[in-house]
Amino acid sequence: MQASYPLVILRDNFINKVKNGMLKIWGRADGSNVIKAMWCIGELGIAHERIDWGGEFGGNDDPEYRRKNPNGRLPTLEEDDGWTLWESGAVVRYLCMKHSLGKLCPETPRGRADAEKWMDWSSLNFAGFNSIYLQNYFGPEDKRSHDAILKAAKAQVQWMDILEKHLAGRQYLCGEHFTMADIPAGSLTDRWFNWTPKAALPAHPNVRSWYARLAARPAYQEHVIKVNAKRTQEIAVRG
Ligand SMILES: N[C@@H](CCC(=O)N[C@@H](CS)C(=O)NCC(=O)O)C(=O)O
Repeated sequence: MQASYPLVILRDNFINKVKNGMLKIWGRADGSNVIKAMWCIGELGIAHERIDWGGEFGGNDDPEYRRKNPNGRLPTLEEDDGWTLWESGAVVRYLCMKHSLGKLCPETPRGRADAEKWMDWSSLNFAGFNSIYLQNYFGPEDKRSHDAILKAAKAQVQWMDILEKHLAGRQYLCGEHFTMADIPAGSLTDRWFNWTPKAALPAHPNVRSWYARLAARPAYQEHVIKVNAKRTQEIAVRG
């Protein structure tokens, strides 16, 4: 017993050291922007610790958190030396540049600009339907409106049409290979296909094939589909 005591301390110190030296992501797992960062981390296989924050966990206005992210929003990345980064798109770009230059982050200026174009476009044009679906499926019951969901779905079709056209003859947004370009749009496409009322959902076969390719990726299963599953199931049950 006595001989093993220092070993336990050594082990715990080691675990703490590894833990403290780990990349941290602050944010509840089911926040759409947290999903974006977590899916990216999953693709890159980075050791990390995710801290439940925001939403029902609160902490957004905690002064220490605000020092990390003045917006009080999620996600926030924190490295072991205390360096922080917020804005999910910036987090994805940073991690892909740091850990996957020439793969998930294209290396040439044009390749990179092309990927970033899709990332910015997706962040601008996919957030709207997601927040309206969230409010109207899961917000206060007396404020839910099916018409608002249908209206948001209709407004989203123009962007899905652009994706549909672009994906004709392409496996992924930048061509043959999965890159960071696919992450922002892909992270919300699971909600688009599963949360949009069937009557308002155009076929978009190229987008669906791309979604199937994303869904075949273990990191997408873990950080997107699994995380959305409870809400997806609830919507399906409601019919
Ligand atoms: N543009 C920001 C938006 C961040 C954002 O609004 N995040 C949501 C969660 S997805 C949030 O912080 N909501 C408040 C909360 O969950 O407490 C980003 O992409 O990181």
